[in-house]
Amino acid sequence: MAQPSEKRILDKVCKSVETYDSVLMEKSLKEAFDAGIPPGDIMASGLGKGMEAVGKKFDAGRIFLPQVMAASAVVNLAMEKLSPFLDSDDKKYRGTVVMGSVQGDIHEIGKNVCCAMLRGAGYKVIDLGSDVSPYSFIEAAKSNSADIIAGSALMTTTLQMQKAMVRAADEEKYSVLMIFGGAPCTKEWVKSIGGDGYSSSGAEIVKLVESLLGDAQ
Ligand code: B12
Repeated sequence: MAQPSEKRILDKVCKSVETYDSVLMEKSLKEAFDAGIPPGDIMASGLGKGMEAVGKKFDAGRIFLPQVMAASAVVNLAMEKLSPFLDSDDKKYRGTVVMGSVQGDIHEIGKNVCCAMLRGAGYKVIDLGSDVSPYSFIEAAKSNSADIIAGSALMTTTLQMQKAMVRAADEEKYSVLMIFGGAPCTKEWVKSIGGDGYSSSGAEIVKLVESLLGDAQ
């Protein structure tokens, strides 16, 4: 019997998020593991894609907050299962990125996708979680000798925190590359606040980091 294609399996993972179906998620995740699909692809082309679809439906008023929370719960559950496969301690890393959602912002699904993509590409990622203050980012970067700080903001209100992060590093006279993203964030915004890079998706964040660290492959 022919194996189902990777795309078909990833579509099922995506559908499990869109339909808040944790049973389908478990089943399709197992299929994805069995088919040897990389965890980063499961995150970006399965779970992340599903959550993007949920976001669009929510924005269009076709679903409401309880459904969004149900979809987030499915993603979080899947992340717990995926995380052991995303990082390994004995690896030689290509660089270190300190990542988090900015202060006041509890959205973390997009940030988690970015973490997964970078880990999959061989970077060490220190994930500080959500609602992270500018100084916590800087302290973590210092103590981990990070190459890059990455801040995710999903709300127009918390976008200002990205600016505060650049300012905090300047005040501390701490030189580190800073990249930003999240739905309301743009290339122009990042340029205007003195950030070093922007990408609109988890798929592009790897290229961005590679180009900043000068190790494109
Ligand atoms: C899921 C969701 C939630 C979930 C979050 C669950 C979780 N654990 O993350 C819950 C239900 C908890 C939630 C809560 C709230 N939410 Co909400 N939420 C969303 C929703 C529907 C989807 C976001 C999402 O996960 N997208 C899918 C991911 C995969 O995409 P992404 O986040 O954009 O990430 C990609 C890129 O942006 C990029 N990226 C992301 N981060 C970074 C970082 C870097 C460095 C780089 C380079 C790239 C990058 O790569 C990612 C992967 O491709 C959006 C609507 C939308 N369309 O965005 C509203 C939305 C963001 N929420 C909104 C609001 C208002 C809230 C609440 C205040 C609601 C309330 N009244 O209580 C609270 C927030 C409280 C707080 N203090 O943060 C508003 C924000 C409006 C604004 N001011 O701009 C939105 C836009 C909905 C709306 N249209 O009103 N929310």
